Amino acid sequence: MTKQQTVLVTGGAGYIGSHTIVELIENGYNCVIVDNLCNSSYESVARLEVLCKTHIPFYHVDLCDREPMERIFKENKIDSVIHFAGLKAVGESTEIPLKYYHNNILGTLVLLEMMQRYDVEKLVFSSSATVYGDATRFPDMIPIPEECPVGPTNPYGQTKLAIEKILADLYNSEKETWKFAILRYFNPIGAHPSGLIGEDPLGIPNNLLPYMAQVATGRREKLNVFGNDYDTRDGTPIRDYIHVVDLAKGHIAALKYLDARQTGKGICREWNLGSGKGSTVFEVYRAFCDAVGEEIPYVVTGRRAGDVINLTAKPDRAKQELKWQTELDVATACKDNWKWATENPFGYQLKGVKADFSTHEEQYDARFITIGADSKFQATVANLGATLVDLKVDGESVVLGHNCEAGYLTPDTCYAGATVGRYANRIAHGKFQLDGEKYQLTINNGVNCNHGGPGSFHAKRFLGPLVQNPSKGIFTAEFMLIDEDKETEFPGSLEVHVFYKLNVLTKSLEIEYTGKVSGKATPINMTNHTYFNLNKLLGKGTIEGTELQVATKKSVEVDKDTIPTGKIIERDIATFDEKPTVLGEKTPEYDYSFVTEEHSKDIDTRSKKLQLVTKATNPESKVTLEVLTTEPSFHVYTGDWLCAGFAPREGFAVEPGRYVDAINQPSWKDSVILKPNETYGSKIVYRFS
Ligand code: UPG
Repeated sequence: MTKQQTVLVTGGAGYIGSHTIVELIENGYNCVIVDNLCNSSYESVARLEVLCKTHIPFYHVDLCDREPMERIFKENKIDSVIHFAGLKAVGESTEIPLKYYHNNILGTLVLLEMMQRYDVEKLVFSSSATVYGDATRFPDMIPIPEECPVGPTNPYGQTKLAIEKILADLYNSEKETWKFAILRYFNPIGAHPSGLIGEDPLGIPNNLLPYMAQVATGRREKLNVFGNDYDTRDGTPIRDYIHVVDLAKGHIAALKYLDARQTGKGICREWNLGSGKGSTVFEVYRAFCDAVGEEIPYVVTGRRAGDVINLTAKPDRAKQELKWQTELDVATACKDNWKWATENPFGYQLKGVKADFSTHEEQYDARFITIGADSKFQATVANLGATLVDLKVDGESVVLGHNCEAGYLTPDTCYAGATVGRYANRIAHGKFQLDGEKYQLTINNGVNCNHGGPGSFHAKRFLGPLVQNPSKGIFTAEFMLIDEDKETEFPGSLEVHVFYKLNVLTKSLEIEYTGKVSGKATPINMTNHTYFNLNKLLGKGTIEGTELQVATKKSVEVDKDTIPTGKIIERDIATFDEKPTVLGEKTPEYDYSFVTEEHSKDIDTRSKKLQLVTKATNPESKVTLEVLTTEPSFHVYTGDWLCAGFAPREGFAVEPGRYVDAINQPSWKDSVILKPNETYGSKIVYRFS
């Protein structure tokens, strides 16, 4: 491919769409998704961002809505379209046929009109083997070739066939222009081997694999095998099951086939996507039991209306022309499906997780996500800055935050709750030298560069998050950011992950940072900049009365420009064995770094023991905060210059991290230089009682 092509993926949040996005991105295509989310969830897109390490523009639009559809074509230079969007339940289509015809056909018409208007000529269409109807009505049509006469037996199948005909008519009207690939899928099963995306049927699943998975996870009692009196090797019907990853790859093959066609040489052609190998219900059942490692209860019931005895593909055309064939077998699909089902027993719908927009408009990558929602300990995090927006203990907020993104984007930021990076705290005069090169960062704090400079991590929308509920009372949200070489003035392309782990039972929030750099080495020091106010539930906008104790009095001495002098001194602050320091209305003022370990050189501290570094209590509210970390230093700030919507001393911050200005301090330098092939890592825990 000469230039990166952009593919509009309709229905890209759905089962087959999401798996195809992974393959598209792996093959160097840019993707834009349009989806009305009527049978899917944006969660799949957030997960795709983490899985594919890239931002995926998303439009929450119904294909039938002309105006917003036109906007998508205006705002993006689209080269081709893969069209998945559509209603797809066979049974339901017989009950509400008008809805199926309206949605599937009108949606396609609008899409094609836009393609015509914006000179987009290539489309891959998601059709189905259902267009053949019962191929066993002919004596010699199994396996089914593309030449098999069509004859769908339900409204869903009729809509697929109608769209195929629309495409053929359009092609016939302008044969030099249009390039259409019609893909007739057999039975897609399985999930991405990462376990991050898969099929998420809402309600009771119709299809065999999702149903079996719900029986195996205990959500349903037993599998109903719809008839064992068919004339097959074990009496159950035969289908051509195809791993969804193979199916997704079939789309790339089709797209490349269309891409390779010369200008002026249009095409409209059908290809079966199947393995050519049929499996009975009992064979799939056996493979799934093997993947699960136990026998799944089942009962044989009567035949299901509309089921046919055998639907097996003749996939030769795709093999010869698209150079595509299946590589994964039913056993692999069952194994991957089981991984998806066990790691996501409720699919993308997690109890205790809520997502809201953090802007005035529906911007799906601008979100506030609450984990542990409506429990005694909940956290709200934002894509912007992977920020900790709110933390509620027994229903009461104990941190400072804004209720929309705009609050965080004022010029005079105070980094409330933000992820601070690449380099937290000061770099003297914004200068450093690394591997023989000199760097000058923008000065944004007196004579220094503070917290990575303006427009740094706190002001960037992170990818994801990937939200999970691995066990009772535990919720995780993982954000990712790719900070390219020099994007924020630092060298090397840096990939960072911010991993929040909320434990409702112990009322603790762990934040783990990891980073990897490529190209060049970089200075790195990340932290979280939450301002705590343990008095909020008393209606107080001040930290006055808060009692503070820390792990050590040892602190970095700084000059008038807050640059370390190289000396470690003792400051007047209570340690754990002393009577707490009480924060007053105006004093004492702290904006100092303390050191628990003076000579750490570790770039990854995560394997160290978590050490308690600060304890804060409000005797009136009786809320106690403990800050623990694996980091060698922590900065205590009493918020005396708080701004950006907050008043001085409305909150205090405890920021664990590496030493101040370590990059310019010979004895500390090693602890902040991340080289390619190394991993940066650190941990912070906020624990409440
Ligand atoms: N089956 C059971 N019990 C269940 C579900 C299914 O015995 O709870 C059997 C069913 O009778 C059939 C086989 O499993 O023999 C597969 O059924 P299912 O997974 O529902 O797939 P199909 O009925 O073959 O339909 C799928 C898609 C449809 C598509 C078609 C193409 O749902 O949209 O057109 O595959 O082959």
